Amino acid sequence: MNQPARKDLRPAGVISKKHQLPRLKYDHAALEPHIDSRTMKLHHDIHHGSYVDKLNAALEKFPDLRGSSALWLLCNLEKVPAEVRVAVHNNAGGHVNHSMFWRAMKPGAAGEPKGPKGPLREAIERNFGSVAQFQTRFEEAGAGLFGSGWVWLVRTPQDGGKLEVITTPGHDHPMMQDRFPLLLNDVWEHAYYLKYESRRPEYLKAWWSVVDWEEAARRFDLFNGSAEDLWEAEGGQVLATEKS
Ligand code: MN3
Repeated sequence: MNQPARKDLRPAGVISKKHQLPRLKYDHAALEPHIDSRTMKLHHDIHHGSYVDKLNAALEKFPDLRGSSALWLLCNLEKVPAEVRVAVHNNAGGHVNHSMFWRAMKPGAAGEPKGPKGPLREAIERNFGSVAQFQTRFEEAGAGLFGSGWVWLVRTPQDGGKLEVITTPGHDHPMMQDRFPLLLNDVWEHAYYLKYESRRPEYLKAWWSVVDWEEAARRFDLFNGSAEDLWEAEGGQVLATEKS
């Protein structure tokens, strides 16, 4: 049968398989004592796993959308049928954000100095005064977000990529508003409640011990100032299944 190449009919940044839960690059217990093993197991395996399952279920009846990346769906919700738009919004967002979140962290190495280096450090100092001032701003934004959501360090299209700290509600993602994420922390209660109970500020402070600044620097370099290209580059990153 001579059928046109399927991928030519699809938007760019597509995949042909079901959305999958990425594997962690480290053990559930690897971020102890800052993030406990039980929280990681529930958070990654159960919560993130259910976003992936629900996203696949929502797309079941819409084969034309099944090849699109989760980030593309999230940034093009107007192209998603109304009957599944809310489900795709919430679950594609949950999948994209958590996939990025696991990679934003790494086990702390004893004696290793923590903090950004190179051009990312210079940009943080230029935009916020110092790394410490940035961290305070990030913690305050995360602590101040009402209800469930995320706190982010982003590059904006202004001034060649000015840095900002922003928050998003639910599982909304900065690229829905043309901002490119470098670093993110999850402030949904499921991210910290088992260990920190209602002490969200304490969790936000402890979290710096497990930040992977090299990943943030990689994302800083990835930004090219063109909002149109961003989701495409990002989509490939988000969908790559982690190899452990
Ligand atoms: Mn979460």
